[in-house]
Amino acid sequence: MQSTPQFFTITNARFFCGTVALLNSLRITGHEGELVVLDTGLDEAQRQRLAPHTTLVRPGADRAGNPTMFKAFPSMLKPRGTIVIIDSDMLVTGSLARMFEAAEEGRICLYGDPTQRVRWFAEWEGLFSLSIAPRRQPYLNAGFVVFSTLRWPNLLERWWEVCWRIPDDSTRTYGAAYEDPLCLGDQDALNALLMSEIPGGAVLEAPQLEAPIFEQLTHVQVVDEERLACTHRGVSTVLLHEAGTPKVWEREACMRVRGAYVRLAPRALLADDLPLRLEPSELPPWMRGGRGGRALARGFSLTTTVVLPIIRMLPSGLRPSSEGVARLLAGARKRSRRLIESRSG
Ligand SMILES: [Mn+2]
Repeated sequence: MQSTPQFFTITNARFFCGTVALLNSLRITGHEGELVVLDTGLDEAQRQRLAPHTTLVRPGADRAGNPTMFKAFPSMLKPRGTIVIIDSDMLVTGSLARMFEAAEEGRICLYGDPTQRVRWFAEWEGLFSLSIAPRRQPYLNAGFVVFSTLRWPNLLERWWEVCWRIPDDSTRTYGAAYEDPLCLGDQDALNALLMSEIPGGAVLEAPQLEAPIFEQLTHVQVVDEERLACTHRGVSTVLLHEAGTPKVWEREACMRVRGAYVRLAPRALLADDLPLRLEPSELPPWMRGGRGGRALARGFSLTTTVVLPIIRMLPSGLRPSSEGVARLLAGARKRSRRLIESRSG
């Protein structure tokens, strides 16, 4: 008999808002499993707000520091049954039942990333001390991984162990180049294992359209905001992945505002029926909903998806300087804040 799948995510003070949205989205979509949160740097107030709704754990003192090393942290907790390792920049928008079934049958379920299909390094064999040379197969995103520890009792431990072979300064967090075979940290480590010691047939690459990421988010239609239901190019979404930096809940992200994550944020963060609600003042104006917030989100989205690409296409002589564009956006931001304040006040 399978127990309720457990969810595991990693956060810090910067990711608090995303973590709350993730938690609420799980509950809205009917996923009742425990959410275990690895706290790599929340502040005390954030910890107190998450504590009643999640299980907070801290990394061991020797393993603090580099956030790109922690995805396999459930290894420390020895969970039994189906687990979901999920990024705190994701919203779950549909049922994971299909994944859970596949996991119970022994599959390891992940999504691909359309921007990164072919990452592979022969050097992984030596760098990670793999017992088998890596095969060439699609590189997958480690932001969402579902499998059963009953079927794969050593995978977490092996992934965790392999991550600690990565020197900090080989990761992107510490400025390593994309060509460095270890720069994506725990994601490179997992892919190296999935391409070698784990038999190819065990990996289930789920249909990527269900999990839109980056620009794909602009092609997502919200079908039912209340339930977070969306479609992406005709396919019902399972999750939305707000990858990249800065995150749309950060004030400096105005040039990244676009798509369905922003549209659904008021539902997932501010609504009355949520387990953990934020105050509108904790969010940037484009995520506060209401007429003003929505108008602002649409305005910035238009800038991000239409105006900026056009500016980038202009011949360099006609292109305004980046400071010019930044000034323009700062002005728009000031005007829109005044608009919102005048409406809400
Ligand atoms: Mn992510």
